[in-house]
Amino acid sequence: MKSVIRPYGDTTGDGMAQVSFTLPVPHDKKAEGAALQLAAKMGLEPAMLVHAKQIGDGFTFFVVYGSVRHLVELDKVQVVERDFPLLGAKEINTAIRQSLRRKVSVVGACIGTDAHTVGIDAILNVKGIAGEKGLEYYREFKVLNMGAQITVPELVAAAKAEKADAVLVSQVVTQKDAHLHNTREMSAAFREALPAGKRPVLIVGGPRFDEMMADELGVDRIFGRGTTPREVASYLVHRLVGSKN
Ligand code: B12
Repeated sequence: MKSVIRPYGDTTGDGMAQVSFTLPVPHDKKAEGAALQLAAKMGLEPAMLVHAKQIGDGFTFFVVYGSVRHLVELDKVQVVERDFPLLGAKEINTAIRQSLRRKVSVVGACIGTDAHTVGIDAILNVKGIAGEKGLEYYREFKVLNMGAQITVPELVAAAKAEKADAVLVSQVVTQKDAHLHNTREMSAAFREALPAGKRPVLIVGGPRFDEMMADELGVDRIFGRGTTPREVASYLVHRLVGSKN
């Protein structure tokens, strides 16, 4: 594989990229010129305006398409690779039963004002996602899904009451970095409420997290877009059982 790459639109390596944004101006000729000026300043040159639509009073949404000169150095790309084996349901249940001899207690919620429960439900509820069942389906997991708009103190109290081995938090709304602030508040609250050896494994998930930020946010792991329940269950086995084997 090449180690230096460029985006591709019409012909390989032509650098074509498409970008969308909204400007706080009504839709007219000048607004379109402003969008092209911004595109040029962002390095899309030459750029074409492919879509412009007024969205409410005094705001216009744009899509621009143009060539960038920037290169991607694949050798310098850093991502969080899966560093644990992906197990089947039977292996997961057996590993927990044999090593812990009790069920793994999991407490999950959407915290803060976030009401986007579809993601955490996909991971925890029996119905699951993409043909995979959620954690409730596994015999050896005991799951409490608290639902939407749970406060951090409510979450900490539930985790203590349930003697949670793991706390799973979903954050979908990223406006004003709410997902980052809420996660930091949550991890700090657990550090304050419980001594190191007694703290549950802290996991956050959502489509717009940077998986590299786990340490910075004070959590053990971040799961992003397209996560499946089996990945989360396998990670929990790796964390809670792996060290005992
Ligand atoms: C459905 C939806 C809603 C529903 C939510 C219903 C519900 N019960 O969840 C309703 C209508 C209530 C809603 C409301 C709002 N929404 Co909305 N909503 C969406 C929408 C269309 C889909 C989200 C979804 O369900 N995805 C499907 C799930 C399965 O995917 P997922 O969440 O990414 O989860 C996966 C992974 O991320 C991961 N994961 C997620 N969480 C966790 C947690 C753990 C522990 C783990 C391991 C993994 C994990 O695993 C999941 C499975 O793979 C998105 C747009 C979009 N297409 O994404 C907007 C979107 C999220 N909403 C948005 C907004 C702005 C709002 C509102 C503020 C709108 C308003 N002005 O009122 C309100 C806020 C309500 C609130 N208080 O939170 C914005 C957020 C923008 C931003 N930058 O933050 C989006 C992106 C739409 C947009 N483009 O503007 N919304």
